[in-house]
Formats: sequence, structure tokens, C-alpha cells
Amino acid sequence: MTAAPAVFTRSGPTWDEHGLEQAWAAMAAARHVLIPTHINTDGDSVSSVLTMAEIARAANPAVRVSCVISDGNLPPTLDWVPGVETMIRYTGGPLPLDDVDLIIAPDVPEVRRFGPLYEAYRDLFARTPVLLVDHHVPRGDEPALVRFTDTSVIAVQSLVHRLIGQFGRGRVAITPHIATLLLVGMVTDSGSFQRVEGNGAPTFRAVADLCDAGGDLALVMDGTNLRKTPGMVAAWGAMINRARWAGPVLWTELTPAMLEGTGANETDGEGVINWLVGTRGVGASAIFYRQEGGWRAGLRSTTPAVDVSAFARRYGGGGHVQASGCTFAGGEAERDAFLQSLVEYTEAGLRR
Ligand SMILES: [Mn+2]
Repeated sequence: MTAAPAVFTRSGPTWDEHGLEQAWAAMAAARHVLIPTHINTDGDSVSSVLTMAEIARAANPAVRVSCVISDGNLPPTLDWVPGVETMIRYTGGPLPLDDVDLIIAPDVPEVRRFGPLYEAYRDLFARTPVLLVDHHVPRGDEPALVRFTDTSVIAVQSLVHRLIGQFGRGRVAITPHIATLLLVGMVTDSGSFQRVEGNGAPTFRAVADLCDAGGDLALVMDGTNLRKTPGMVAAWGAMINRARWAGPVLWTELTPAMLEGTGANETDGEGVINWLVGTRGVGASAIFYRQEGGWRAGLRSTTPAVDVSAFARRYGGGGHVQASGCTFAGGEAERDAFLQSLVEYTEAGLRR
């Protein structure tokens, strides 16, 4: 027996040569491909949507591609990403999607994560084959034509980079545009390389290759780290001011009252949690965003022993082992109960 090709040896991948061929054939035959971002989109989501669009065009130059921001909300911190101006913002009005014959779903474990777009187009999602490309903890076996999942990568864009190589025979050229987009996902999802694959070498080899291919690392680093909005300063200040300890959990919240008169919005509060979780003594961090009738919670942990993805699943959410989110109904009493559960869960994880 010959040795399995490298494609089988990475930790976590769910695909094989047959899946790669199946996915390529589906893209080559498709006439209209829908590629949505997940709700509360981020740099990895936006850039992987735009890269998968380029891959679909490489497979069929005549294809029509609709890249859609599922909840209509593009964070202003991503307005510099090349190609983002071509994306359609879904804000509730009808979209010309009747003839969509393939859906590519990057950076989501299931199409439900397309939120308002999914709710409005359930029939389309039910009848159309899906190519899933993801690095979140899977949430069961949602039907997909091919499922490309690997939870060991720092960004779904690391996985897309690998897929481009695996499609093989020069089918997809890594243009400077694609190289920059791949860097966008890798830089943003890793917190500018606070997290890497393995000892770091696989990540930085990939980065070096992408820089050699014409990727604009300076643009990506500046966009990620030097383009905070004034609203972020206001929101972050209010949220850090309100940060409180509950055992090993450092938490804060963002309510409409806190934003009044600042010109900031909820999106400006994104990222605070990654700052809080880097505090000595933290086992887990939580941010509660006040929403209509309930809360959206963002969770982080400092160790895989505190699996916040599993915790979020109790509330119908999910994500990564050390970074997850969910929503729940209720007011301050329900939030306090959630927090108390999280404290107990975190203490139990830290004891292991
Ligand atoms: Mn991601």
C-alpha cells in the first residue's frame, strides 16, 4: 500500500482527494454561486468569502458570484479590505438569488450562522448544494456536498490557502489580490500572530510564501492595528471602566445607555474581550451585549481546559474551544445566572 498523501495527515481535516475533485467539479459547473459572510462578520469571514469568489471564478470564468454580508453590517474597521466594496449588504430587501445553484459557506460550521439571510432564504439553502469550509468546532452533521473542516488552523484562510494548493495543477493562481486576502484572515483571526500553528514555522512559512506572491502585509497590518475608529475608543473606555471580576472570570458589558452621546455603536465594542482575556489571573472572559429582549455573549478562555465552545453550545451557540459566543433571553437576573454558571464552569475547568 502506498502512503496516504499529505492531505490526510493534518490534524482534523475532513476531506480527501475525491472531495477536492467533487468540489472543483461543482464550482466548474455552477452558474450562480452564493457566498455569504457569517453574522457579526470579521476579517477572516470577509476575506474568505472574497477568496472563495476568486476560486469559483478560476473554476468557471463565466460564473456569476454573489458575495453577501448576511446581516448587512460591515464593521468600519474592515472598510480597507480589497474587494469589500463589491459585497452585497443584505438588509431585508429581496436579492436576485433565484438561480443560485451552489452555495459556498466559509468560516461557519453550519449555514444557520448566516442569520437573517438564512432565515429569509431557507428554501434556497434547503435545495442548493453547499461547500462548507471551516475551522470552528463542528455542530453535528449538517448535509453538505463537501465539508472542508480543520479546527487546528489559526484562520479559515490558512485552510483556504492549503485548499488552493490541493486543487492542484495550477488551477488557482495565487495572485497578489488573493495573497493579500489570505493574509487578512490569518492576521485578523490570529490577533496579529498571537496564535500560530505548531511551533510557528508553518504559519510564518505560509506568510512568507504569500508575501513572495505579492501579498501586501503592510496594508493588512496597518488595516488591522492602526485603523481603530474614534467610536472604539469611546466604547472600549466605557467597557474597560465597567470590567468586573467574578472569581476567575473577568467580564464587562455594553448597553445602549453606555453608548449614548458617544457616536459609538455595538460593533465598536468588538475586540475588548481579546484584551481582557490577556489579564493575569483570568480563566475566562465574557462580554455581554445588551440586545432586544436578551443578550449576546462573547466568551474567551486562557486554556483549552476551559472549553467555552462547549459552554456556549448549552445556549445554542458555539465557536472555538477558547473563543465562542451565544445569545440568551432575559434581563440582568438572567445575565447574572449565566455569569454564575460560567464562573463554576471555569473553576471546574481550571481544577482539571
Ligand atoms: Mn475564522
